[in-house]
Amino acid sequence: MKYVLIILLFFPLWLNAQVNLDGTIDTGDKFANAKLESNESPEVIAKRLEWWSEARFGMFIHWGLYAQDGCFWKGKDGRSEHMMRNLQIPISDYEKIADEFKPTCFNADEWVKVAKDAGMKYMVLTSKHHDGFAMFNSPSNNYNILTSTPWKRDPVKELTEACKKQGLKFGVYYSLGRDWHDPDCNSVKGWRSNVWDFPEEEKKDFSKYFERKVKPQITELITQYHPAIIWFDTPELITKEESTELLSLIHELDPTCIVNQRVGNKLGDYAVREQKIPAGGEPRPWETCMTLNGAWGYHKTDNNWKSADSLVHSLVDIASKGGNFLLNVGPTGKGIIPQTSVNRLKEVGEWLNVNGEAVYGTSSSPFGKLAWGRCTKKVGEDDETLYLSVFYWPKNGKLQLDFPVEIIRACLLSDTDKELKTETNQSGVSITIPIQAPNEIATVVKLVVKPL
Ligand code: JFZ
Repeated sequence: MKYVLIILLFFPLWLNAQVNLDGTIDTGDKFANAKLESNESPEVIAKRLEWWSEARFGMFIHWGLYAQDGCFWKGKDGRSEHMMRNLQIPISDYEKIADEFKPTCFNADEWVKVAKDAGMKYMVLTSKHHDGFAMFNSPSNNYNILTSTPWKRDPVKELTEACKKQGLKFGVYYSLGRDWHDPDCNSVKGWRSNVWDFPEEEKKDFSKYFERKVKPQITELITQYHPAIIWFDTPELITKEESTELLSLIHELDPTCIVNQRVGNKLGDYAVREQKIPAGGEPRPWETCMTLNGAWGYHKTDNNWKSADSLVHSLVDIASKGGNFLLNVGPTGKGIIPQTSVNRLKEVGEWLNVNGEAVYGTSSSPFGKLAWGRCTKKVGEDDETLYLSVFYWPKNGKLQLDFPVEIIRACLLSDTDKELKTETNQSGVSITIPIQAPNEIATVVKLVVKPL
């Protein structure tokens, strides 16, 4: 009986290949929680991250062949952008998806506009996911969108240009240690590599794949498009020497290019947290990436959308801990961002239109946990500004702050002309606020205070 229970308990975890048996998510990065150890000074990194740290909010886009039929293949549910591996689809069959990939509705300007209207300041597109298919012009490798599809267009180029036009930064995601199209890309015990086409795991040589595919493609990405970020994923078996070499290659071509921690071996400019927000922030610059529903790539039966409420709360929570929020959309095989995603993002954008000041260019909260919401901060010449994003509106018309602050001026971001009454009391300050919450999602009280 006990064993049956144990098997039942772990069965769902085993089903989801991304989850380890102990319940943690398998990141392919054994150093995911280690402190980053760059050989550059924090000042040099902070300089490179300057625009990024102000930006706070970006759009992640997972788009690739798996989107063609919404993560289904021959009527079978491939469950996610990992469809090729989940269904053990042979390369020769998977390549056939490319033969039909023709996203006739793709419009780079529209995608960028969706991001811009959501209040996002940057965009990161999957230039190559684990399936190994390049969504850009890759002269070094034929398995790419220009050579292998009837569409023959370059979304990385088109999005780069659209972002430039509309004033967003553009970055690329690159799956580093997982490539199911390359015969030499191996993984620990073959757990994460293509062993259905290439079963002889012990004969694989990561360095060959690294030389043949990774280095040329990263060089192409930088020289052709000058991405502002290279967002590596799943470092897996990459050695410290290789991670270091890759970083030098990038910085020789473009010293301003930001690289995330998944370049591997504790290197990179900032830490990445996936699907969750760390309770107390991170010692290094960091970013949480998150899906809008349950999958990164477009999944046609997944309707488990997060609410605008929860998205705004996540964004503000992250900002209050000094991090960035990279929120994902998964466009369809036709090249359309699902309407529900667009609607949700629009709601977030409307909130930011009024309250963006509480997010962009702010730094983390000087206070611990706050029962009613979150706080962000800006430091001025001779004063400081606190933005109190109130998620749970008090019913008595008073917002009680249990910390001592000397308030110069208090108002709502939605009504900056009207000053709010404040009153110092024993435990801190009480601010008189409207009885009704002006905004259901979150209302921001702005406090200009004497330096804390
Ligand atoms: C990876 C990919 O496998 C996935 O398809 C997606 O691209 C995502 C952004 O990254 O999956 C991961 C990577 C890291 C974690 C979890 C899933 N993590 O750090 O928890």
